[in-house]
Amino acid sequence: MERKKSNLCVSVDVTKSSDFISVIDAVGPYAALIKTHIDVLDDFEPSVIDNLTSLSKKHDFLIFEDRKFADIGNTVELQYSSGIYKIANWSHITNAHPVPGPSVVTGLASVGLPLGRGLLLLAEMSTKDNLAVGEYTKSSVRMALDHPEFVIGFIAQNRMDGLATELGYAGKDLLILTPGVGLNSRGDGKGQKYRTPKEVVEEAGCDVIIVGRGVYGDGKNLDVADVRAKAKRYQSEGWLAYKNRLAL
Ligand code: 5BU
Repeated sequence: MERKKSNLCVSVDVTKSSDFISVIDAVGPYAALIKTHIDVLDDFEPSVIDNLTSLSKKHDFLIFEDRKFADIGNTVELQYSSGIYKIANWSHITNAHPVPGPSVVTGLASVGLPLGRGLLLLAEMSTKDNLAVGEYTKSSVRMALDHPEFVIGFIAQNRMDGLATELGYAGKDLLILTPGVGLNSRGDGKGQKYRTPKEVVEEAGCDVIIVGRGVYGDGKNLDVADVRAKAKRYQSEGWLAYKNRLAL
């Protein structure tokens, strides 16, 4: 983030591999992180991963497969390491729902730790009326801070350091990555809620803005120059908000 002056994570949820790679190559210079849902690609084949990995090196970004693991330890180990996607082989960061309890973290860690991977726990969500609130969020923070060797942060809508202090972990602070960010809209009509980079970073104290359709539009008739310009705009708005918060 510091090296690229970017706290932007671009979420690339398009269904054609060629669009996927074009968008990532266009936004790569502006993003610290690229977030994928690899299972939405209609025409996935292993070469997509080779291309993604090359772009990660070319543009100096990390890869975050937004897999949202949520099963027993044994199953998540298999889902993380095996199958068509072999996520642990190429994704630097992935995430999990805390709902199964700490065994979801230890299961994933058994695969990810030897490979130097990191995990985010979903402490809060951006959707209207979601259930990740109150005691659930607090337990997520406890679960994360009990596993500092593997858990590097949260997907959340707010800073979690207050809860950490309440739980007896004063001074322990992890990254907050926040989806539901858009400059031109407050929602998508399908439950998603958007806030601006200023609201998310300066006001709610989050660290990384996750932006999907705000950058690539509806995914139809991609205009790569426009996608690049949007990524540049989110990078500068996000970084300005981050600098403003640090100066507070
Ligand atoms: P959008 O196009 O900026 O709305 O995409 C947001 C992305 O973040 C999308 O890939 C979601 O799966 C992801 N997301 C989210 O929107 N809200 C959440 O609470 C979580 C993930 Br967790």
